[in-house]
Amino acid sequence: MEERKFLAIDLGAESGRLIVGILRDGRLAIEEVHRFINRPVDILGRLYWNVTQMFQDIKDGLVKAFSKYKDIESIGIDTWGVDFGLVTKEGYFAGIPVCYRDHRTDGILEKAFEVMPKERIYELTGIQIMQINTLFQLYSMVLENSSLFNSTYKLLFMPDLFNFMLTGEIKTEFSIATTSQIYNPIKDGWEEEILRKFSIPKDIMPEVVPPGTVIGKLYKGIEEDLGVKNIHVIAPCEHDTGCAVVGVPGEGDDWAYISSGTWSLMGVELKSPIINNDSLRANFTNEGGYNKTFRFLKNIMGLWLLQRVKREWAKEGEDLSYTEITRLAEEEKPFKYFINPDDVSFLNPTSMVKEIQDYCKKTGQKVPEKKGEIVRCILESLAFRYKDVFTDLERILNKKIKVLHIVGGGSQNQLLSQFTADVLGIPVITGPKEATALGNIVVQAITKGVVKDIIEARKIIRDSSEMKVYQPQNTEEWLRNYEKYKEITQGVN
Ligand code: LFR
Repeated sequence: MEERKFLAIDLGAESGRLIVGILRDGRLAIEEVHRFINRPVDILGRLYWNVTQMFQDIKDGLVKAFSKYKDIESIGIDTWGVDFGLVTKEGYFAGIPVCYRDHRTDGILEKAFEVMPKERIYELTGIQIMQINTLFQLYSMVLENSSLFNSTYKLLFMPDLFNFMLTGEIKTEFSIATTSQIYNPIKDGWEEEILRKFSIPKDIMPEVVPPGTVIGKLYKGIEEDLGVKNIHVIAPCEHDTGCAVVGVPGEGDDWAYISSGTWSLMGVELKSPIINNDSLRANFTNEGGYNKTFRFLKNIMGLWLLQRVKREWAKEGEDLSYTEITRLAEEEKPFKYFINPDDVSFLNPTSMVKEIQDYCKKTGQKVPEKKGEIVRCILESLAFRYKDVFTDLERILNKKIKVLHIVGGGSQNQLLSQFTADVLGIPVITGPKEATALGNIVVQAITKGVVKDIIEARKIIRDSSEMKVYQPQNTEEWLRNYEKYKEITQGVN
């Protein structure tokens, strides 16, 4: 079989990458051709995404990719969810996109529930209520009477914004649209009651296309620079988690996944959404996926806590690697400190170390001081939080999950993977760490008719990836300590 090549642009909240996928004889090889740092920039206390720099980096990456592989057939972009930019009729940006960790949505939920009860918002959208969601970001702008809406022609989610810069086309895609909490998955369209009640102008919402749609051709100026012609820009799942779940090498239907990175997204893939009192109480989301599937999952704060303490220590002059940080944790005694990683105070504190220490203090625990103690506290608490969510998941689905796949960069953290197997009492299979890029590439390959369907795609991914199995150990001891974790974390947010 001849080789076919596709390019994934995967933009994360920490870094962006351009990855070439080479498909040949039922195997998919990937090669990272460009990587760049992506950090929100604080301007006068507001946190912005540096989108023009990101686009420059994308263009630099395209030059690298196409000078090495002239026969790349298509390009697909995925990014994190919820954030957006606004564009004018003339194609200018109206303002700079703001980061979901900006404090403009602090305290917004109470105000929003006065406009529409939480239960109704959930019933209409099936999306986990989080202050970061597009709906609440937009409502914070409505409340400040933002003049930006006056000049807005369309709202574009982050991947749409880059697709616009690459092609000039204005469209959005199902998986990313659903992260907004403005999309009704049952009616399969923008939710007008929400738009009306929250005074969000309806006509700014763009047309929604399914994953696997050709958005357009690469803008001619870019093609000329690259010396190529007729390159399609395809919408994969534009939401990174959507791609990551396509990239889970699961078989059969009794598996769950964690897409592990800045966030830990734990859930299952379903044919239709689950929206009921139980899923509302457990605050589970139903994000749109490939082939009209739904990711029934919960956002868990994830390795963000570790990323932040690591960065803090680096600023203080100790630039430790994740391997070093994790080794420090291994040297500490187990089960000494417990936090709820999903406490809202951890969303974007000034100092994560101090926030963790304060949490321990206010819950009557001793205070972790050593680096290893802090890291052990984070990793154990994440594993316990996984147990909370896993229990809810099995209850709501009314079935036993036999195996958990962990994919994404976080699947490389062996200590956390072992803790997860231990506390859940089931085998954990880790890998591929590049699930998002792989998912992005296979959706392009299906769109181009090179791969038949998602079942074949997952087989290709299974056959091409390194995976590792963790068997549960010491589950009883973990469960004893889970009781302690529950007692301490109960009632705190
Ligand atoms: C992961 C992710 C999550 C989303 C969060 C914020 O990168 O896309 O799915 O909830 O980022 O957008």
